[in-house]
Amino acid sequence: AARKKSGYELQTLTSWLLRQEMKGEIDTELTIVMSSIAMACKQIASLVQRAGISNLTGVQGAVNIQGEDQKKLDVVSNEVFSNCLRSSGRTGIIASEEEDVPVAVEESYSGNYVVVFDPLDGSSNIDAAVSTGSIFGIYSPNDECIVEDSDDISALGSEEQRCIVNVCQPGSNLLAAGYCMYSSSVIFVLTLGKGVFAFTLDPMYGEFVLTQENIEIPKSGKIYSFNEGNYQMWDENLKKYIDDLKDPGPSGKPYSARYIGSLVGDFHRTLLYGGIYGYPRDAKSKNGKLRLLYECAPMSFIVEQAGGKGSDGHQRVLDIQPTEIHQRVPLYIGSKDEVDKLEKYLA
Ligand code: P6P
Repeated sequence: AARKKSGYELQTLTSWLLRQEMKGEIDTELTIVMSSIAMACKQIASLVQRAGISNLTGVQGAVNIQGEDQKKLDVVSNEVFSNCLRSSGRTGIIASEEEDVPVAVEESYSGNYVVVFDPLDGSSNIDAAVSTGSIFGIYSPNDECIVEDSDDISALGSEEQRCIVNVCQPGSNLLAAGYCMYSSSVIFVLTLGKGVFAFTLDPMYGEFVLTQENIEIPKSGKIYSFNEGNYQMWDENLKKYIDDLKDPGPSGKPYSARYIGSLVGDFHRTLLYGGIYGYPRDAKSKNGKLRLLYECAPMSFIVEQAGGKGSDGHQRVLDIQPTEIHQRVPLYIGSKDEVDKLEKYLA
């Protein structure tokens, strides 16, 4: 007789991943990599929530390759992420915002996926307890990946070159991408290439519980998320775009501005409410601030899976072939109609 259901059909990330594996959507190795990433995010969530208590706020006293003051939690989060990926035994190469170059994982014994990640994005917000997040993308190894033969790559050893070649893949090659937002809730958002799913951490028993399936971003939305402090340094056509958003127009209602200075928080709100997030190029930084590999490409994969659009202002972010690990690109991401409209101004 059919088992009487209690109606309490709770799906955790673990049971959801196993179900995807049984359906043949992902293989066992990728399931294990995803589980190790979820484990890392749970540990980082705990560290972030107790930062002030365990004296983990403030700066580490070092500067990373980006030239940014490393926060204590940047360093710890990077170690947590790297250790979880190494111990999964299914990761071959990892590239982190906090590491100068990608590294081969010795412990890899099968699967050898390539994982790119920003272990704690928006960490400058930690001391004020504003949302932060971890962002990741997963590729298959790809030794044949073509990277323009730049001088600094050919000067490297063959192993380092292999690592860089494997990591510099266009976002269109991504197998999976996601982020974990550390906010009023801890929310793990993931796509395996067939829709976007959100899991909320239940602190009662430390599991991510499925809370949203097949998320679809609204086709349009009157919320724009830009740091207008840079307005004077933007191109004229971008200024015109922003000015026009403020015009109340026939509806009498202009767009609303929402910006918390943390990509994961600003993106998650855009994904659920609609609108557009932008980090443009400006006179000070000609390629903008955000990194293609572990910020813009994973977020663009997610937004496209939700029916939205990720652009550098002129082309699809997922079509951009990276030429260096920490390469920056301008990013405009969100509701399709909003990004289409922006691109017309920049054409
Ligand atoms: P700004 C955080 O440092 C970050 O990388 C993103 O998370 C965030 O969207 C952006 O930079 C904020 O930059 O220049 O507006 O402070």
